[in-house]
Amino acid sequence: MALILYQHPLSLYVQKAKVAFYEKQVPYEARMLDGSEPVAGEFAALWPVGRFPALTDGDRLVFEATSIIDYLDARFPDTPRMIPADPMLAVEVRMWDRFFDNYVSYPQQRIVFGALGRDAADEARWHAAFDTAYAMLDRRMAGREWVAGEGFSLADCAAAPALLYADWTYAIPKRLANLWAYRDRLLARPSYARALDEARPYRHLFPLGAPEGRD
Ligand SMILES: N[C@@H](CCC(=O)N[C@@H](CS)C(=O)NCC(=O)O)C(=O)O
Repeated sequence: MALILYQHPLSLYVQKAKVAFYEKQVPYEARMLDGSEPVAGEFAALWPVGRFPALTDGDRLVFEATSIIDYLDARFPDTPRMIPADPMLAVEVRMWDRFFDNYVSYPQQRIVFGALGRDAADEARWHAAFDTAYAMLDRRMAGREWVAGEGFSLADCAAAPALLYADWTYAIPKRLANLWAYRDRLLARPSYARALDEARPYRHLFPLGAPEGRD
């Protein structure tokens, strides 16, 4: 039975989950969430919270991008692990995964929601959060290829779309060379390049306007 991924290609968290599918070469069937029926109704019944991505595997529902990636590691143990088996390394990977979701993607989403009138616009607060995160990441990435441990992991799955959209939302300063090199490496990674290509036809829908030449 196929794994079914409820998704929209432009979604940051969908892209995060897709990176793991492509790293592992696990096939899935995509159900497009563009407001049209019957998928919209099917998804609302399945997962009333309504955030995506969400995955079904037969009768099992898996929500949250991190949990989907965790699930793929458990369900397909012979594919490259996104969360290392070593528990101490796994702590580091999960910690940096939380960093990207909470301190990069969260401010990014607040600014987009502010622009859409869904949240109070509080740009100064979120720009300050970006400044802190960017400076920390630039220091972290000095001499590193990937953000946690030696290999590509869950944390890098989170980082790729987080840094794509963060820069579109609040430009990463050019002087942060380690962070820029990391973003470039993530965007060139074949798994993320594929997710990014799948989103290109929808870029005009990005609420803040997709800048030219920053991908
Ligand atoms: N914590 C969730 C966040 C998912 C999320 O916020 N997805 C956005 C798309 S990137 C969404 O569902 N937006 C639709 C909405 O807010 O109604 C995860 O990690 O998967």
